[in-house]
Amino acid sequence: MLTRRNFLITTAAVAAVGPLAAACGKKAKSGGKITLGFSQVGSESGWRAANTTSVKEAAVAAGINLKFSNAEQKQENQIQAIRDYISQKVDIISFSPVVTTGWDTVLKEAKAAKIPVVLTDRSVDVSDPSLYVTLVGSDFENEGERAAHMMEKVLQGMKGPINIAVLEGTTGAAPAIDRAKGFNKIRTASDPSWKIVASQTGDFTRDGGKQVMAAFLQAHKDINVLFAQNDDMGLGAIQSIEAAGKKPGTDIKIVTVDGTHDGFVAMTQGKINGIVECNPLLGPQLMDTCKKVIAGQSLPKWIKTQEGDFLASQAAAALPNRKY
Ligand code: GYE
Repeated sequence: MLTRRNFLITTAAVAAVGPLAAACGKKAKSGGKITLGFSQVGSESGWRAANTTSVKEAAVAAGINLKFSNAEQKQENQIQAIRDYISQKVDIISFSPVVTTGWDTVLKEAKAAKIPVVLTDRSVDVSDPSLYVTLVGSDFENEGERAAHMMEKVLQGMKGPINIAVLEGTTGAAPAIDRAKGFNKIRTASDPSWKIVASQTGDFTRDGGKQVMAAFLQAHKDINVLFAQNDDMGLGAIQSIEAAGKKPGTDIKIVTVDGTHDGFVAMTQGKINGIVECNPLLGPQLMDTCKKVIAGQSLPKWIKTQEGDFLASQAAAALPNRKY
């Protein structure tokens, strides 16, 4: 299986251009204005809300005619949306795939119709990499590694066993797979006393995090660390931790991923100990990429997002400057 990292190593260096991209040095069909068909994952989190706004605003700013659909976290809705865009003969298609697998057929249909596809946010696992031109998004495995390193800092000086609960994102989604991979790589290497005592999906939603954490706390009285693969699940879990009479951030140390406004507020209150940033403001880069594809320019196979890490001690100073 080709991971994102392998793609980067094997393809970015040669600035590969998919045959589709090469064939795409063409004028947009609708009088010079590019029509982009975009299929969003859903509206599961604060990250997603910020990403949707970013895409819509950037399309207006870039003078791109955007057709937008929300798949409500269902792959069949995304496949249908892509088929609709093909039959509408849009100039270019972009989507943030809910899960990694199951895209070969519909992407072959897009290729047969000579409509280039740009992935954004999440990657796919396809047999033929030429089925999409490029991916604009984050390095999720690196985010998982950074989360584990952040935990090392947060847990410094802590005595006794480290019993970790993990709230996983949507099963089969690239960020859930790769954040777990990165986190476990560092966890296993860093300290053998770190143990994952419970791990389950909360589907990247606040309610999912709340429900799953409540069940975890019932079954495992000894949980003292939580890794939530996004802020929203962490925020939901905080409600269940408080309902169980424990202090989030103190009795249970918490590290999350995203860096949304609500996540930062919880950090200023000491309820989250550290956040690994995952930037959702991908709209401008995506529009720029679509224009380049239509113009037939060469692009790397993965256009990576820049992001940082924040500990609770930095939260109050950073909060006013947060853009999502
Ligand atoms: O971390 C989560 C959202 O794919 C990076 O999806 C995205 C993830 C993000 O629901 O909050």
